[in-house]
Amino acid sequence: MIPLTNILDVQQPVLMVEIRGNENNPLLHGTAIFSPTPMGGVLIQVEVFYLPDQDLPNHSGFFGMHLHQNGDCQIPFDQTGDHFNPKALPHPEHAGDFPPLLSGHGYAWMAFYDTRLSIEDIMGRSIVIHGHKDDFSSQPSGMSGEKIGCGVIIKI
Ligand SMILES: [Cu+2]
Ligand SMILES: [Zn+2]
Repeated sequence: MIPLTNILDVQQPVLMVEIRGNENNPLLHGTAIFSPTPMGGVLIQVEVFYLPDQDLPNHSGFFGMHLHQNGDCQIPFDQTGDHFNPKALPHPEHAGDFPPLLSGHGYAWMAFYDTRLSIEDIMGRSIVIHGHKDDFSSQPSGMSGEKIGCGVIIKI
């Protein structure tokens, strides 16, 4: 059994991403940072501004978010490839399947611990935010809609 460690004693982040919006969401922007931990895996902290949920009827406030295979965020974010999935599993068991963002007033902040990934796995790949919630069942990618934000993961 791996000894558990106080995750708030986490090491400094070693990777980061700057997320920007697509043409329909020019104000959307955000950052994420990625830290190794003594227990393995990655601690991921995400902050995003100007998500487009305000005033949209029937919007849950959840936004699907994934690690996509390719580190290419050319507008309209159609070069990002599939969810990172080195073990060829179904959605939402892809290593690149993240918890969804929850927006309040268009702002989202989240931290989570992910042992599906390593720092080496994620370097150079892309984080994509989608316009709707991920249903965590539809194949191949959870029906979360338009890619509204994207960023490529780089070393700090
Ligand atoms: Cu995605
Ligand atoms: Zn997936």
